[in-house]
Amino acid sequence: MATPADKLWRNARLATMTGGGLGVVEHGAVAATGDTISYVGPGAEAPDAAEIIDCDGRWITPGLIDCHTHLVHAGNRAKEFEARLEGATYEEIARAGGGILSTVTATRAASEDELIATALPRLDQLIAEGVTTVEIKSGYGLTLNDELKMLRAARRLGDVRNIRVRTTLLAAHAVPPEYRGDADGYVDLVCREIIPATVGLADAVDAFCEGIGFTPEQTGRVFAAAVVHGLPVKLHAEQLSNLNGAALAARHGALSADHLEHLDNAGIAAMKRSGTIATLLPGAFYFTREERRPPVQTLRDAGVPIALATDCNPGTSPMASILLAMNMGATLFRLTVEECLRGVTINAAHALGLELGVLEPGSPCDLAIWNISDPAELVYRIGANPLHSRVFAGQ
Ligand code: DI6
Ligand code: FE
Repeated sequence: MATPADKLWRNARLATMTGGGLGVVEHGAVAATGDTISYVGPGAEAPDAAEIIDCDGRWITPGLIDCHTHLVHAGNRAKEFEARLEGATYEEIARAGGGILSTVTATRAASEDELIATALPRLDQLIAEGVTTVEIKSGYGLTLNDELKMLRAARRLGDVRNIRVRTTLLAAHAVPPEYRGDADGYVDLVCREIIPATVGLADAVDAFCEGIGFTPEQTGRVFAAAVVHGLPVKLHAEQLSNLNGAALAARHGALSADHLEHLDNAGIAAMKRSGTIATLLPGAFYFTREERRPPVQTLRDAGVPIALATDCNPGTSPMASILLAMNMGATLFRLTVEECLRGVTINAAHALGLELGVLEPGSPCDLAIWNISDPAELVYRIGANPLHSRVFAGQ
């Protein structure tokens, strides 16, 4: 007789996400001992437990993971959205000093507490959809102190809610106004002061490699500094143009390359070699009315794992719904239901360098329990939320 667990969810249908697919177990059960999964499998063989929860045949998936967000920021860009409706482009607005820089002004003016207060409704929306791990980037401070403020706010969000927060330093998001015309000078500051100061506060380093962001040479310098300080890298790459950013990221062993609408075959081959995850962000594609789709079929053929995320940000993806990101991944990028689900669980975990996003003994007991009769319903509905309940670290 196995030792009793603390909690047992029984009478459930499981999508364990193990074995390369959905890993379905009918008549299944999940047990937790402390904050960790201690049993996954047929209900008939489940251990006894101090507390037993009858799931009435509901589906259990791993808690969902949003692996690319800019959740912490002040203000919004509704007026810029209106200007874009009148015909202005995202790049024109950015070059005229609006866009990212208007959020930088608002974020610099906000206190750490204010950043937490404005981020909480967005975080709560993700939590309400079963998200148990979220990545949050800096990148709207662009000074040492303001980037630290954003990262601290992000970390503190993980103290005030039951959620795992992974922080990413995105100091190389835009050239700040005080360095206008001197992007290299700003990159020096990022490499010499900001990256060293964020060790222990950032889990990874990201950059925006783009005509309106940083050149591949500048991005490479940021990556080199990150690697020296033991921080893994990821990259906003090939969103608006092809600068071979994904291949550059892959050469630095990047966890993920994100966006990728303009990714080419050489970039895909490089990502395959380095095990870099392709994180697709259909919310930004939709909101900017991008016409070029990421090369999903070629990524698939090459065996590059795909993650999906909200990119929740005020400029190009004002969306805090992981379920909508899944629906958009299917409708706009033609991902399968299985790819959408793997994209917000196991592959999203790998995009963060984490071993979770599966129902497996030894994994953190993060569960999403759903009022659905088939996993496809999680992808199919628009604007609906069938979450029944959510478990974070066994609670
Ligand atoms: N790509 C994006 O889609 C966001 N950042 C980036 O590098 C947009 C950020 C913003 O417009 O505020
Ligand atoms: Fe982004």
